[in-house]
Amino acid sequence: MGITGIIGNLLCQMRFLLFIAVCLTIVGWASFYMKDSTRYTPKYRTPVENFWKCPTSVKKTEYNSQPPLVEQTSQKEVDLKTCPILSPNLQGVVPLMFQPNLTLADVEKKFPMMSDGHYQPETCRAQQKVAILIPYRNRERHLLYLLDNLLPFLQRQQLDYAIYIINQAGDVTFNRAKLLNIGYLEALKEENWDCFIFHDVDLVPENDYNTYLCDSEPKHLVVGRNATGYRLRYKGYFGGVTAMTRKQIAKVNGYSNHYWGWGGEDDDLYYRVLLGQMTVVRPPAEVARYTMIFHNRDAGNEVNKERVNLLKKASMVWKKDGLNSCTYKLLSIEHEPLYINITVDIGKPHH
Ligand code: UDH
Ligand code: MN
Repeated sequence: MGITGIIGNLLCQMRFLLFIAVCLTIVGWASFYMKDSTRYTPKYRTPVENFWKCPTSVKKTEYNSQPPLVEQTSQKEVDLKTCPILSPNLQGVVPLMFQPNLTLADVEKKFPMMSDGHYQPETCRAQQKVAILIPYRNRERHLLYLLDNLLPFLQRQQLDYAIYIINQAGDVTFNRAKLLNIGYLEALKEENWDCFIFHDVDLVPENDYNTYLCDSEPKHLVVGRNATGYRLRYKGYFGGVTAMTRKQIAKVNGYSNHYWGWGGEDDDLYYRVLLGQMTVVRPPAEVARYTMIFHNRDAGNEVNKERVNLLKKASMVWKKDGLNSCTYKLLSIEHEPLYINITVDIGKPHH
């Protein structure tokens, strides 16, 4: 037997061992490959696995990648029917409450459904998005009384609303009109409001049929108040609480910025409405009724002696004095549960 014969004989004798060795190599390689590939299994699935697993897992990733609440709300909005103009929850005249020891915490506890100053009805999609703008300085108790009565009122009306307090910093002369211009400009930076309600802090609506929605023409909501025997103060009165759409306000260039102290700015806005080829509408007198919380004249809001002169110039200046010329220094914006508090330095009158 030659050397090749011996080797051939040996291999033949050990063929079983060789077979085992080859098998172990294959198993080792296969297990190494599988172990390595398991690292990628979350990314890769066979079509059969996808068939079972994809729908839930895809939904989950989409849900997680959504910005919180906003997208969910809009999905909800798509599903909901539009609210009727007259809510089924209206009660007409509801007795007002003025509890002397009421605190902000009490009011917050009563309205947990509000957050960041916003509210949306649960069961329907509101007709308009309404921003309520309140010119403000140092009227804490009035604000509490207003919130305590106005929030349930607005919720009975099924409104989609937010409350903005525009707080004048410092103690220079008050300027209601300029604060309302600032409220409009700042609120629109947050959301695309359809309708704005300019609202004195001390006027509380008595009848919830007085709807806080905008109309095809600027709307004046205060026909009467307790202090004036519930009669319109004068024919062109357009103060206290008014509702105008975003477009109606833009058309009149908002309020004049030049009315410092009490009076005239509301008449000026009325002139602008007429100059803009619009008219003023009002709800029926029995509905448009308010209780004004009694107060004395505030320090820093003395009667504006310039108001008659300013009114005479209204038709000449309205296009360049207003929203397009309103300058101010924003000091802070705080999102409280029941309202958005915008504090501004509005400067001072220059003569
Ligand atoms: N406002 C403040 N702080 C002020 C001044 C005015 O928040 O210091 C706001 C507030 O929203 C108020 C609105 O501006 O509701 C209008 O001001 P006002 O309530 O003083 O005006 P009104 O015509 O009264 O109601 C004028 C003084 C009446 C004195 C009557 C005394 N019997
Ligand atoms: Mn007042």
